[in-house]
Amino acid sequence: MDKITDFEQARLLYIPQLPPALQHGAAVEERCLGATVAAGGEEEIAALFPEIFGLPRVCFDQRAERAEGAPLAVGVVFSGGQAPGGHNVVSGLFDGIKSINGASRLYGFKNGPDGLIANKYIELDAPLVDRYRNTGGFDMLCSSRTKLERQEQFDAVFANAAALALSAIVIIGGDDSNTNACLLAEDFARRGSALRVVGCPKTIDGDLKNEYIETSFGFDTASRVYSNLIGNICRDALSAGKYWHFIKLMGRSASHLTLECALRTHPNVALISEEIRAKNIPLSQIVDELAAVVAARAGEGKNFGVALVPEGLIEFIPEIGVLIDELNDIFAKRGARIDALEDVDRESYITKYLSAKSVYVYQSLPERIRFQLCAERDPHGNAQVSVVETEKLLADMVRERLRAMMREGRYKASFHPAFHFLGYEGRCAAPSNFDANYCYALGYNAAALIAAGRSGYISCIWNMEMPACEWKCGGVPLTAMMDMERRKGEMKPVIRKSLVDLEGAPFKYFAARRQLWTKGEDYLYPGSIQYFGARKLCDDISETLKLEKGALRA
Ligand code: FBP
Repeated sequence: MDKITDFEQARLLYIPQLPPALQHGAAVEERCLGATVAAGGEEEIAALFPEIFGLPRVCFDQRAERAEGAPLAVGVVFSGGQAPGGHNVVSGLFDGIKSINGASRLYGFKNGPDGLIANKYIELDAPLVDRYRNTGGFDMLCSSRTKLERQEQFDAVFANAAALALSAIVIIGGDDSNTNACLLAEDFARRGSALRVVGCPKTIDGDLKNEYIETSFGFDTASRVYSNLIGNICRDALSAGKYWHFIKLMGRSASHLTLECALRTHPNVALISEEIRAKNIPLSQIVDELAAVVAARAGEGKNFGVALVPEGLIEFIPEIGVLIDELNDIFAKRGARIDALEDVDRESYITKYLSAKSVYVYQSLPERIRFQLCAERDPHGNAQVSVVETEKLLADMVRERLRAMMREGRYKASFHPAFHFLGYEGRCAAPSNFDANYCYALGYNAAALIAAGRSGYISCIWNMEMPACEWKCGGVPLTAMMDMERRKGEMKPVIRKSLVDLEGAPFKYFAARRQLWTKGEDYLYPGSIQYFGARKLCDDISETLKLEKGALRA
């Protein structure tokens, strides 16, 4: 980082705002808001987490005067995929623990949970932290997706934390990573240790949210980056009049990013995976409906359009979802054997263990997609949907359908699809003001939770439809968000992902307008993220949050 751009230089000077409760430092007054239960599978969760289950939600208020506490030694780690604002969580945490005692120390574990296990860390001092304020990316420490689940991993983390005399570990991650945080907190509590674990809700996917978490950090910035690009593509489609753009958008499971981008740009089509699953719409029907839209627009002389395809869609198409579940189980039980096979032998081996219906579905897919569905699983045993070219599968099938319609005299034009995958472009962008403020507050608030002696909690900021200076903060036990789910063929405790709610205001707003967007060119051009200038441009919140909080009527 020897040379930095004028933009970065100016951005380093941005001072994030803190909720009032934290404005006199991270030593705060704590209020308990009542005991919690689990999101589902309560008996199992209570039995698996006897030490930390059922703790109360807590909310913080400002102390009348600044208070000093004992110095803290805290370890921090990024876990999972990158999300804009991670560095601000670290700077907020750094400032928070220093506000409690200037002798507090912060250690950053390198390369995600791997660094926690292998004891790879650096001490984060003021000059280092200052260089990363308000920057995107996780490059200060880097990240990984390693799952903490084996006792020897917990033993290693505990030994490393003890060697550094840590008071707490802060895990910045999504649903799986915060599940790790919960397991770790339970393990430390069982040892009778005072070592605390606090999580911070990260993911561009926007699916780590629930009645306690209003949004995950990174969603706002990533959706703004994608919406800017989608707006540009809409304008190109309109200008050239000859391409159908199929844009796949990140979001491993949930379609929150696709929905938010649709609300910001008004594309001709936006598929929402959750709706497809709820209505049990098979692949053939999705293709029929897409082909009908292409043909109807072509009938009006419009051989162009823009369709948004959520990355997770493939798993939500009913028959393919069943196939993927079966494949995940096969990989969980026989992964080592499959890895040892030559490519040519893999298919016949795998299909031996699929149900008859799934064999049929599998064999009906193009070879490229079959190969992608059988690619290596992620560390949590899931198929890697980001490598599956769903947008190309759909366009290929639409082309076939249009050819059939042409033979029947129902379609006369030509269909030229163009493809885009928007994902990595947005994950490390410089955080919007919203994410810069949110992340800084999350980190600072994590320091308050640690100082309050809370373990197995996630840092929470509330009231986010209001300006940052009116936000509220506190913490919620991670067990309150947990449920039992099937992973690698076994039932495991996990934080429940939040999918798009078809009864929620954002989806209803979209559903009430999409017909108009299909036929016309109602495109919106949100432009790039604004960091400097009018508050209306710089401090706006996501459409999803506005609608969910009633700040915009559906
Ligand atoms: P997290 O849930 O860890 O935040 O990651 C989300 C995500 O960006 C998904 O949208 C995407 O499917 C996945 O990561 C890609 O993972 P990878 O970085 O391993 O390619």
